[in-house]
Amino acid sequence: MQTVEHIFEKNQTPKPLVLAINAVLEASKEIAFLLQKGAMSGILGSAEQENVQGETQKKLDVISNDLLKDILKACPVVAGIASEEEDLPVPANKDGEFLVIFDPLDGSSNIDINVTVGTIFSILPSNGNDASQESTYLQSGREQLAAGYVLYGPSTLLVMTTGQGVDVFTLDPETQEFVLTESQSTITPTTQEFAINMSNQRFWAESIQNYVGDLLQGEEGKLGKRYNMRWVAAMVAEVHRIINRGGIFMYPWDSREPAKPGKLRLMYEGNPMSMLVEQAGGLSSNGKIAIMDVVPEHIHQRVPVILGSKQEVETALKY
Ligand code: AFP
Repeated sequence: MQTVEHIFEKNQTPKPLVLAINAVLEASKEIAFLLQKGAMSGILGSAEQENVQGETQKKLDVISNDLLKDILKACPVVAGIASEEEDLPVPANKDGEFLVIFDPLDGSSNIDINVTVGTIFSILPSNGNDASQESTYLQSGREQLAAGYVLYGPSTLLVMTTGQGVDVFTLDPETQEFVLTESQSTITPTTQEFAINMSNQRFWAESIQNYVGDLLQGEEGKLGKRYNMRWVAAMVAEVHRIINRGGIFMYPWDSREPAKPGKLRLMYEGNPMSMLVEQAGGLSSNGKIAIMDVVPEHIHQRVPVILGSKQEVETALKY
């Protein structure tokens, strides 16, 4: 049995980086515990606050954000944090080396119906810059030192990369340790599964309309095979399915809010998921360039996302 600590040792992950990741994992175990208690812990429902994106925050969004924030601020290697639920970056320790970026609870609309949610994280170097300044965080995804998610489903899983492939760990409920359950995951290059919110179809650009139209044509269309569709409404679960059995996930630009390039956030969702997908042999694009090559202009910037099985994403990009 190998725990996440054994893998850090095997990969010679630098000790300070291990401390930063472990701080995220410590918070995630508490979040997993609260989710398991469900309604009994009084966490369901809305906290009657809006986050910076104008969405109503669920109680557990707020609690998860605060848990992560407190634990990370107390971790001496962390210089600062940026959260999907915080308007501004939060400075932590002056001598810290890392910036920890996170979506505390992705897919939070699933909480009330007891469906999968997850914590997504990304770690960047602080390069000695002022962690109270947004500009310090505006680094492309290629600068990430580690990325991953903790998936709270029937079991609690950690899927993580430090740039040496993607490993999957399962939280042992008895020992509270993350145990390696799949080493070096790879994404199958072809697939017959796609994920997109079809209810937005009429708002998509023509290219996406055409591509999805061809997916729906199945074996009679020009792609020549039948596709199935899945939509969990939590990117963390969609990416996990893709890492397990392949697939293509899309959240493209649409005309509902034309000024915003899509719904998903570059730094909290796009970059960490892209690092995992690329490390597992898949592709991730905003439709023009690799998501990890996008240079952020704002911490809450949005990005169109097309990611997953390499050949399927390549086909989509031809459109
Ligand atoms: P929430 O965390 O607000 O539930 O949003 C989840 C998410 O950002 C992403 O995880 C999903 O893929 C996507 O939004 C679902 O969006 P739809 O509302 O279009 O289903």
